[in-house]
Amino acid sequence: MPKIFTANLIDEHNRSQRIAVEDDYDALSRKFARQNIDIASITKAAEKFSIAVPSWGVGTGGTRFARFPGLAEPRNIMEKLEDCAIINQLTCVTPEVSPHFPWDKVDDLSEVKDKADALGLSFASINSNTFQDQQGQDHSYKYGSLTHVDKETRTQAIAHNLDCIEYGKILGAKSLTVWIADGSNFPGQSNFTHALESYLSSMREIYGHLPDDWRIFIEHKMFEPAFYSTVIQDWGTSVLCAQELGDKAYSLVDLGHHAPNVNIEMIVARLIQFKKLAGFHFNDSKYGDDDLDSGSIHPYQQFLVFNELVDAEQRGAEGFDPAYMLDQSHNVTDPIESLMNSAMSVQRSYVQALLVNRDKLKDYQMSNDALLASNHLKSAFETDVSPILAMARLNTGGAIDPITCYRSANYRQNIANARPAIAGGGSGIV
Ligand code: LRH
Ligand code: MN
Repeated sequence: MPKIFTANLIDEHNRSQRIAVEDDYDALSRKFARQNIDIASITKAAEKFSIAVPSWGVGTGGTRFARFPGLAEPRNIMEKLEDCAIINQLTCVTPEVSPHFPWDKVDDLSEVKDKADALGLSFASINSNTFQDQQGQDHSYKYGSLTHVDKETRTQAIAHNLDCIEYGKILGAKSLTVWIADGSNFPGQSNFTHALESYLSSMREIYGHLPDDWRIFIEHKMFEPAFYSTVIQDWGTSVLCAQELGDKAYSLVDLGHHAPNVNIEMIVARLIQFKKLAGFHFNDSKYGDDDLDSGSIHPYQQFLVFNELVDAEQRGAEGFDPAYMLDQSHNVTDPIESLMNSAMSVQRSYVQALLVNRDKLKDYQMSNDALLASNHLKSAFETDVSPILAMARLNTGGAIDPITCYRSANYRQNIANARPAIAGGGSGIV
């Protein structure tokens, strides 16, 4: 496929925007100097920030009602990686891709590794899938997988997760993310205790096959597709299971997997305190697991999550090594644009959280000065750090304004011939 986003194209774009960014950056550095904030170290931190892109996110998403595929949809993992590479080239914050199996399964995964290497990408957590039945599968997951009442079905689900570990070894990944849809739709349909006991015995088998330097991430979710009970329904169940399983097991927080108004930033603080924070599937939502663009509905909540993460980072919290990933479904936007926008939104929340003066905040907390404590956080959140994010991209070879640069290249039109649509084809998630 022709290289569309050449250095020339990005340089030309940056030339048109550079003076404005430098002016804004200088103005912000003068403002920060008055507040004893070192803009250079904050910009360096912004340059080091990274978040993984979900391979299933570069294809147009849909709902049970419909999916409206866009032009030049990626048809396989190789084309998904090409799109992920553009997101990283323009934003410089997404060098990793989190794959999903069997959606990304091909015969020779070493070719996928080679393709990623050639595109400057590496692989984040491997996602297993025992929430859909595959062609010719012996045992259906209709009534569950790792917690199914039938041992054969549990064994099949365990085997798939062991396969995912093998795929991850080839791709150079270091963790397995296990989200299961297991649950019930009617009171009485399942025995809560038996189901969780089955879960733990299945996960112990998977845990036993983890390489020494790997971790396993437990992803909880309140509901859907089960609508009465979900076996791993909340962070409490998740962290108890992670403690039961051992030091390699951690709890992953998907922001959309909670009831409305749940205090997610406090859940994050708890998981950090108990050294069990795996990381995140960042997205946003208004009602259910809407998988909307990160920061598009509750940007202050996203900032407050990073306020806890930066506090942990700066106090050197033990066992603190969170994996940041996006997990979104793009039903009405170009997935590349939404993923760039979302990666930059999460980076923005991180940089804003770096502006919090933690000694000052502690003083307000220790003197019960609720108003100034709240105002101090709000002032960090209300600081427009766009010049820092743009300068970080400029310093690392990215585009000052990735969306504008992307649109200037007419990427989809240019590759449409190379990617003829396949009937009903898609990213695997519908
Ligand atoms: C479940 C989930 C999980 C993925 C899937 C694509 O809702 O968040 O992380 O496996 O979405
Ligand atoms: Mn998720």
